[in-house]
Amino acid sequence: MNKYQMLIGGARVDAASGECFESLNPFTAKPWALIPRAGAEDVNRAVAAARAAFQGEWRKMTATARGAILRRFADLIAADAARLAEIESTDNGKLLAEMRGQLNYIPQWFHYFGGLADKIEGRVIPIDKPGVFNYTRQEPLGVVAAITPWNSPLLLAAWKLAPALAAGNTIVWKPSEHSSVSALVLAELFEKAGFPPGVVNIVTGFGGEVGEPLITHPDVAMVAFTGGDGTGQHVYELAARGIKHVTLELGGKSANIVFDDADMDAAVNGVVSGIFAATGQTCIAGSRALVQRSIHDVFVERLLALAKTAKMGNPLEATTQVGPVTTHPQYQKVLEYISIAKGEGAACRLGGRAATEQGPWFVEPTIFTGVAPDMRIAREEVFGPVLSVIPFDDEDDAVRIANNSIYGLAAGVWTQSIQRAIRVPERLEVGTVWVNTYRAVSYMSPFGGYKRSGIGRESGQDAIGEYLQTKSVWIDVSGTTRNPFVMG
Ligand code: TXE
Repeated sequence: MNKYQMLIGGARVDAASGECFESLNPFTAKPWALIPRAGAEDVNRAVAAARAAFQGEWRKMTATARGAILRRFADLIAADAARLAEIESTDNGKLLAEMRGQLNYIPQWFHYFGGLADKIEGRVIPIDKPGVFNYTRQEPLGVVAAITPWNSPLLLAAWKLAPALAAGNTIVWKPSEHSSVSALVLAELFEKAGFPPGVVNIVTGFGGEVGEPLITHPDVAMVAFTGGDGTGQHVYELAARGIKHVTLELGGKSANIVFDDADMDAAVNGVVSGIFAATGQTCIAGSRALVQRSIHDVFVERLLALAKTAKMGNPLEATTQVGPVTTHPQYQKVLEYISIAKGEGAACRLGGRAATEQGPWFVEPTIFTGVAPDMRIAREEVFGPVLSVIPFDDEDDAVRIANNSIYGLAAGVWTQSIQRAIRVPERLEVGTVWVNTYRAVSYMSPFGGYKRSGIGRESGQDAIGEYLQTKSVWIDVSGTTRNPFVMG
């Protein structure tokens, strides 16, 4: 079993306590790596290193030089993509094929934001006062705490690190305790790319022991968080005490809406990919399929036929389509929701049980029909391979059911009508709408939630603004002295 080390101030270190915890391989449920179990003392060291780096070399560097380091880092990830993908897949159980795709794509975030680094510009304001020159500067915030989940460890970290660093901040990154290995392996590449020591620090451990002291540390200016909405609320409350900037990405209960004028093959495919890809463990999972009543029965038959073919197995094997659930608590949560749905009277048409013959934490791809919008299975995030099919009558009904959620991360719309393809996205209370496709993201397009799904945007040009603050500078060029008792 490999023992990994954290990254603080450019040095590879153990936790101050010397303690470690085991990271489990979700396919076998067996430990495969040892991770430092950090605490408040390690957090203090990491924040001090990040603060010193922010006030030192990193701050003095030109934005162009900063961008060049980000792009070098992108190239180093690309060169190491195969190894990192295998590590991610072993540590979090997602398909190697998906992880390879992600790892080949992650460099784009560092190229794109590396390119943006020296395009952060202020404005000259044609101010309404004679003899005054007024302009703005866009400045970094300082030390950013990046707290990330286990479902796509490096991708979701890249969404935070790339814009935060491009904007000139420094980082203390706490990966999930369930999937820290890839972060600690990536640590090697920061120095190689030329980041000065302390610009990126990685501390590993548990939410209460590492996350909380990090969020409440007085020298942390911002918290960029992805995780569950309950944890997100707690993080927001802690950050509020220190009046810190936050971004929160908190998952959802996304509706995948199939109208009767949809291309049926494409829609069936899109609904299956929306819920069963990544074993349903994605924030954007299309966990509610809203299907127009006129095609409901035919659609469900075709959906069942395709979903049945999903091949469970070892995530490292090329033929596997559905891997294990990543953590034991998550496995229990998914099974509990299946039993809640059965208790609520939903009809289980596919799956509905643990697939223990595949491995300790497998759950069969599961489809419920006859789901009413007020059932818990239709309202709460399961974060697993469990789909609720809900019928609707017409467009108004579909929009009403889709919006009847505390969440608002994403939605899918399946239609061949150009009018509807424009009309419906406008009415949906979500941060992303896909029409005739699902589960597409890019470094170029802003991503984030409405309502309880979050605050702020990741990716695209919007993201860099989250990591900047505006300073307004006033210069009197009149050469006169003004009345000291009247506002100028
Ligand atoms: O996430 P947590 P968990 C949802 C999904 C899942 C549920 C629970 O529904 O079933 O969350 O998953 C850190 N202070 N999503 O428990 O707790 C934690 O160490 C500071 C949706 O794994 O949100 C980890 O690094 N930090 C989601 C990170 O928060 C704390 C992705 C996320 O963990 C903390 C994952 C605390 N008190 C789960 N407690 C998405 N949006 O995609 C925990 N953490």
